[in-house]
Amino acid sequence: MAEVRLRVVAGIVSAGLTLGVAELLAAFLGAGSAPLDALGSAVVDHTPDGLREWAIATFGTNDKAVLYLIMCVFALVVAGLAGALERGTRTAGSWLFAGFGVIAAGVAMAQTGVGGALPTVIGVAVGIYTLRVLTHRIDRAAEQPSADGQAGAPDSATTSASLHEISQERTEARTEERRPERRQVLQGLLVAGGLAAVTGIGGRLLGLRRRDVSGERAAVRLPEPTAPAAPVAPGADLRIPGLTPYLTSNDDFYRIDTALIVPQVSKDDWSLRIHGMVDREIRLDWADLARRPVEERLITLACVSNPVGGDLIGNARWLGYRLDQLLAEAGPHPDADMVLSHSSDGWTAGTPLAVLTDGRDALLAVGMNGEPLPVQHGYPARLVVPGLYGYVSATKWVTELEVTRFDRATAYWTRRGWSALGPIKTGTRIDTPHGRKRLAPGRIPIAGVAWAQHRGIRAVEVQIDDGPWQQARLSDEQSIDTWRQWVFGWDATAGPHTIRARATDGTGETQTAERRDVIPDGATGYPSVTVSVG
Ligand SMILES: Nc1nc2c(c(=O)[nH]1)N[C@H]1C(S)=C(S)[C@@H](COP(=O)(O)O)O[C@H]1N2
Ligand SMILES: [Mo]
Repeated sequence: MAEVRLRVVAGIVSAGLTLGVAELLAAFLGAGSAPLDALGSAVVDHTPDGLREWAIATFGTNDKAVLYLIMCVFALVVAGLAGALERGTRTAGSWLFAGFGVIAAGVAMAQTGVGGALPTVIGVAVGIYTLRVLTHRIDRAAEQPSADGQAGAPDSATTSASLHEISQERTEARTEERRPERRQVLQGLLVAGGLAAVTGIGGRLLGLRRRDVSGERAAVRLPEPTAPAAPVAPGADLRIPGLTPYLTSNDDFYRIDTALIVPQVSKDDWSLRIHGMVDREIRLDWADLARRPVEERLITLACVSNPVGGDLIGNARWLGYRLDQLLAEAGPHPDADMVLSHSSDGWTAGTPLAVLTDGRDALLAVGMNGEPLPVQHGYPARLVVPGLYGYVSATKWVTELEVTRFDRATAYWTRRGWSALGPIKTGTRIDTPHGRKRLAPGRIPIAGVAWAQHRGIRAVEVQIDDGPWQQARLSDEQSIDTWRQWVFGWDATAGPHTIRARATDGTGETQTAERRDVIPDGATGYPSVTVSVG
């Protein structure tokens, strides 16, 4: 029994060393080449939509940590099994290691090129070697006859002074015989385990340090906008307690992406290539951008996965370069209708070319609320397009704009069942009151935000229970590309009440009451809150 346990531990420490050595090498070769990262991204890319939705809904932004945890538990089980199966003459465990290596190396190679397989291949080789050595030691220790209850106490010989001399000699001889093998097993496990921890933790930290661009980002000086944003009118922010502020700070801005580890792209390595169906392929680097006119614009960004009443929406001041100008320099062909933007980590978004060139403020953004883009929001450069959900437009860590056609290219989420086109649907949210607290009767402000980017908000109405729809007061309109706040003064009477709201966009169309889920092109339906008064 104890022997099986040792074998399981041997499998686990060997696997640990495999991953540790691979982490250490990946620190030098690049993030995506570590087998856990490569497999993790592959899992993210191939998770069925329903499961992914559930994971995001259940774990929120911890979904990635949970994925790592699940992978680690799975790895522990497989590694323990490999250890239990391995014998000097039987190499089933080694084959399990090799099988893992082939899969992980293949995935890493597919994601990061041939060199990406190296950490896994070397790691697995070290792991198999370790497993063989440890198994050999356990085999040898197991071959020794048992030491009659003295097994776990190698020092017992010295404490058995009262025993008959001969018996003592015998015991001593047996434990002496047994001790070196057993000690070798424990030493081997300890050394391999220690090395696994040192290489794994050290490699991970080293990798993060080597790639981390937050220091570089802090030193970036953004250009002064040649076309500054209009200052925010005092009336754009109603400043009502509990109401979302008009501008969202970088820290409060929602984050959505498929990146398991936030891509670290240095501005010095960064470039944007515009290619595909164009007259002239162009490539811009960070220094090229500095010579160009740069605009600052307020734009509200929203996620298609935002449920009714959800908070995957934010409004920021973006500094960036007009995409219509950049595209015009490349000269898109007349039969092109899509720009497939690629990020450094292989994610893609498909944006209608017509939207990018119709005069709206679609930007290659480098600044957010007066700072360089936060790393998790796309440093050094991303796209921001007013009026489209993020999944079809807002590519972070953007490196390529490929001019193409919708019938030739399919973007990341479209391949997974989401709509190819993603215009933002008119929506509104009730921020205050919320249902958690009992309200006192009397005058209560009902307030929230409403959005219909690039169409603007014309009206918001509020309904109490089954009463008539009543006009809310809107905040001043800053631009049709940002959300608007609204407030309605309610004379609350005692009892339970349901409050609903609905918005009408700048074209005069009121949002639909029909409740639909976020898949495939955004949720619909009126938001509602239930409160108790009195
Ligand atoms: N590289 C990359 N860019 C991306 C994504 C992604 O997964 N990878 N997600 C998009 C989605 S779905 C949204 S809603 C926005 C969110 O941007 P934010 O995280 O800055 O709020 O980024 C978009 N850009
Ligand atoms: Mo999104």
